[in-house]
Amino acid sequence: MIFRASFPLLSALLICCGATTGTEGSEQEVEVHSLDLATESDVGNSTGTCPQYWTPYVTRCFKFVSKARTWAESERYCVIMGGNLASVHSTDEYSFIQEVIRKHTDGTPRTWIGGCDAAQEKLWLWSDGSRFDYTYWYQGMPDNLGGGEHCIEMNFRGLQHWNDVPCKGTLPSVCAVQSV
Ligand SMILES: [Ca+2]
Ligand SMILES: [Ca+2]
Repeated sequence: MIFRASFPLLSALLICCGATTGTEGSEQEVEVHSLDLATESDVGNSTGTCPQYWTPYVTRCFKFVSKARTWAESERYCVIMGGNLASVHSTDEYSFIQEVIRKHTDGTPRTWIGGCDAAQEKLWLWSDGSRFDYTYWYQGMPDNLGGGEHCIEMNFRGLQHWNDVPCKGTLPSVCAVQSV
């Protein structure tokens, strides 16, 4: 099986979000085994099949990545896995993503998702190219504090809303790929 790579989108993203193409480290940590297809999935309402260790939801598969990286490094990791940082399009979908994180961490850590407004302030885009048609901002956010907050972290404060933060911070992340 081949998951649709999003190289054109990544190119747009790199322009859009000013993602660095740093040379740090290798990608040896890529979990090749996760690209093996699972035959069955036990969570969510999947209409397709997901790679092993990914969790299905409707037409996509989600995976929590515990290693803390910058937003751009996290996006690159997701792209290598055949997807992008997760975009979010409904409250149900957001709740599902929170549950994926909870299952892996037993908590609600601040986590990167795929939104950024680095190309143009207040013009938010998802790195997977989908419409930015849903938000769950914390009260008063996005505030672009200090003029340099262009990436979205989820699970901000007690209500687990979204906050705009500097993209160079390091957080765990959630990747999404299309199911097959
Ligand atoms: Ca901003
Ligand atoms: Ca903020």
